Amino acid sequence: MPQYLGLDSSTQSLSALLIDTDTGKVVVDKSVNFGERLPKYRSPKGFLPNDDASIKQSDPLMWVDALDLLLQELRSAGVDLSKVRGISGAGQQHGSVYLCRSLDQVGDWSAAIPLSDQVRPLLSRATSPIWMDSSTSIECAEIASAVGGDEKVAAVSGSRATLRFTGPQIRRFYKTSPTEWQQTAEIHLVSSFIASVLTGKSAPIDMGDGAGMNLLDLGKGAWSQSLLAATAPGLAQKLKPAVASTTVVGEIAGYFVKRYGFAPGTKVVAFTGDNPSSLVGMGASRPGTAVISLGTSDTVFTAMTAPRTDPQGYGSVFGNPAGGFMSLACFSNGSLAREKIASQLGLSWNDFASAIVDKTKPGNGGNMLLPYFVPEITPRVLKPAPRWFGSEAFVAGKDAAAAARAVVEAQALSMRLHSEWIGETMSTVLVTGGASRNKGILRVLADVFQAVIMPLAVSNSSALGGALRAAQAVGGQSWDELFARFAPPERELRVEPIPATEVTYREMAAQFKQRLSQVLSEASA
Ligand code: XUL
Repeated sequence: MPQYLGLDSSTQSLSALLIDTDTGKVVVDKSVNFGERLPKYRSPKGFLPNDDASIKQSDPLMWVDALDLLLQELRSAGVDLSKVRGISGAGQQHGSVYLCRSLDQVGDWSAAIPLSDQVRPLLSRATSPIWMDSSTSIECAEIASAVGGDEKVAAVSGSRATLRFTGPQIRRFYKTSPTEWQQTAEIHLVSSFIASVLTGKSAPIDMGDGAGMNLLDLGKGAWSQSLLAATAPGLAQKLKPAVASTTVVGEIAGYFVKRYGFAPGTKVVAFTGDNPSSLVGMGASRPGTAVISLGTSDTVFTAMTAPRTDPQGYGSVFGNPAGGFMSLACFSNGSLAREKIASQLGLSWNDFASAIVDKTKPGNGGNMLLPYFVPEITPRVLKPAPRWFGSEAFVAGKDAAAAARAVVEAQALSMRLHSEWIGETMSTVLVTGGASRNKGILRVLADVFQAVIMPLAVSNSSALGGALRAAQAVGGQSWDELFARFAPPERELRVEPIPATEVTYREMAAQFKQRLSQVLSEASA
């Protein structure tokens, strides 16, 4: 009964998913929500409130406390962690953690003291900028101009200099906090930070997540000297060489053996970004299957054999943990926008689905929303400003059913428009994430994409991806075998497109595009 543990440190929660490769079963799937369970961090949605909407930061100690809490809960629930042979996992992408000492110099954690108390003195920066941050316009321009333009940055790193990416965030930190920058010995992504905490050693960044930094030369699989130099002086010394995602980066620290009963010697495989991990967890790590992930951010991604960049500059290329690359388009107004509409209009999650399926029709009677409640990544909308078009009741926020359909239609239309550059025909799309069981959302996606939509049996594909990667790297299991056993789509829940809606959504997509460009040009005027 070899078991493999996958962890996913996402924006709003930490999840653990344990698989048994003998029985082919998920043994446990559990999450700790930061806002609910760790209120002392004052981060109801996983990040600290800030008057400046462009600044989004989290306390990295919250992620560490969540790890202790979750493992404690697994233990109390009777999960025997000594059976775990290997651990891997994922973190929200782009977020960074700054340490004043390399963990390689720290030695094992003391089992008598909570982890966060031991990590606190190691931080050279109290907060971590996360993927939702959009405060780095100046730094992006500076990096691009230092290396010869945005096209050059994209050709080397797979993405133009991008607001949320770690390089521009590092540059901003170096410029605004020079003393703390000097004190920084090591920089981690959320993914490599969690792996480091687990091993008690400095875990390297993997190629999958490392590609989301605007620092990695994708062709060479190594940090780009020119991007490092354009980002901040001395940066090269603060990063370990990036490694393949299948690398065993260490063994579990004694702290976890003593506190939670892991077997000494349990292997830890490099952690990666949540989207690359989901690609594996969805069994979609070979080109040909598109994935939509509905989480705090909505993302659309597919595996690809060679990197291809988005001419509009919004999309990104990351490393595929199973080899090769993946394309990704990311939308920050994902579940936050859906939740905003549901809570403002008093709709339960079931009401939300039935509003779409039973009470409204494709095209929404002409009502349309541009759903930018928080700054948007794709397309770039820096000042949150939802726009309502349509009937008086709808525009006045009094038509709850139309509002529910409007937010989902807008999200799906935007995904469709902004994933065209990926160049894959999306005849079947796999869907994952918290909202992937909502029938209303699946219906709209099927009609807007004119594709068969299938959710995965396990909705937490990122944590599952971690468990599968551990089983592949430590247990020597083949990807095919693992995908067949653990990542089958829920065929009974598949939603077929209604062909008659094709015209409706083609016309609606054109209108959406037009309204969007008007709003974008007003914003840049
Ligand atoms: C991807 C991105 C988000 C985060 C959220 O580029 O920024 O999807 O990974 O978890």
